[in-house]
Amino acid sequence: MKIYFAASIRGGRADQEKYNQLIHFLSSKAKVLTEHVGDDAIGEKGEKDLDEQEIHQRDLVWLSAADAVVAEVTTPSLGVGYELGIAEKMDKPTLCLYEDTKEDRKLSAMISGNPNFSTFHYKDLYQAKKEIVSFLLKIS
Ligand code: 6K6
Repeated sequence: MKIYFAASIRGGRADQEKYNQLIHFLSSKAKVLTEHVGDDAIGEKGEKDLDEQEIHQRDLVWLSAADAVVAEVTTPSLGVGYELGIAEKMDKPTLCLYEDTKEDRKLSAMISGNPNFSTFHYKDLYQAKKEIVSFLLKIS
């Protein structure tokens, strides 16, 4: 199974280590097409070896090839929102993971109110990983 993992890059990299851990966990269960999203070498500027058009083109090819999408949506990101909209149009099973520990933040209703996405609020990585296992079981 191929998974497109989406998470903030230019929206902010404060949760990069968490992305890394989720990608590592997902990789033990499926092929993650977008492992670079967790890379600590990618800052808010993004990758340096591809230009912006190449990144956009490549990511859409991967999104199209994916069997499912897992998105970490706690840090708001235009790119992730864009990818989720396309994933919906492509009928990709989609899990949105939102960390519910910061009271000053609220998830966009365009994600939490979308019946085509499974949205899961988690308090720690253990809960997020458990939900990933349920999601993968449900779609396999
Ligand atoms: C281009 C040139 C310099 O930096 C860049 C941007 N680099 C990116 N590299 C890889 N994936 C990207 C890049 N920018 C956005 N994405 C995709 O959008 C990823 O798949 C993420 O899920 C999402 C992040 O969007 P932003 O808006 O937070 O950057």
